[in-house]
Amino acid sequence: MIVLHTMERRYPWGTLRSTFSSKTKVVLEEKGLAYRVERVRIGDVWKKVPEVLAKNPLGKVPWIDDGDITVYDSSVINEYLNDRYPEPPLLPADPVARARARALENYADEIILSVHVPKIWMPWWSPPDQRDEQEMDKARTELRERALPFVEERLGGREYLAGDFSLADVPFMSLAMVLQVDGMPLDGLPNVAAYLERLRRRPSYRAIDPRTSLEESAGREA
Ligand SMILES: N[C@@H](CCC(=O)N[C@@H](CS)C(=O)NCC(=O)O)C(=O)O
Repeated sequence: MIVLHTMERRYPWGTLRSTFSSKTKVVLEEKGLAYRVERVRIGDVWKKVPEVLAKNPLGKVPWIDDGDITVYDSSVINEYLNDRYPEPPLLPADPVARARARALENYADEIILSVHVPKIWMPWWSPPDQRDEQEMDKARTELRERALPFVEERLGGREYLAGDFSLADVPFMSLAMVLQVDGMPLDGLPNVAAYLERLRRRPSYRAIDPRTSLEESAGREA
């Protein structure tokens, strides 16, 4: 059984999960694979303890163990899962369409999940009185005005970013999770707002839904 190493924690305002690990959880769910979650201590990740570095030299989550193979980095893991467990395919067949899907996935990772989302998501892992609301508001404005207009335009009349649901949409499942907790308004971004709602209705979202407890999202039987 595949083991997903991740950070997840229960708070009064929901179960919070690592955004990058949630990408991998969604792919495991979409593929119908058997897996279990192993929660890594948050302090061990921040301190980069040797046990974490031995599994992922970046000192981050996620990584997976698939039998005796360890794979780290959410995008690399998701490509590995899609190659090794091809059904259902999560990339288009045509090479050009595949490249476009990967480019959109990369945009979401590099700009949305790496730059803007942490400034909104990390404070939710602290008590309310320790959050800098002004900084959070600044990050919300930047996400709305700088990063999401490109996604709004790309979506146009489409249901998903690259044909059927694909790896390009997977990081946006994590964004859907973050904004469910944060409740940031998406004024002027109707395509993005409808798209995130569509993503939340996918059965795989349940495994990262902030309303789903740790116990109910600890893995799945094949
Ligand atoms: N490119 C990596 C990024 C992973 C990442 O930044 N994970 C966060 C949690 S969502 C983490 O472990 N942060 C701890 C740190 O940066 O020290 C991936 O896609 O897996």
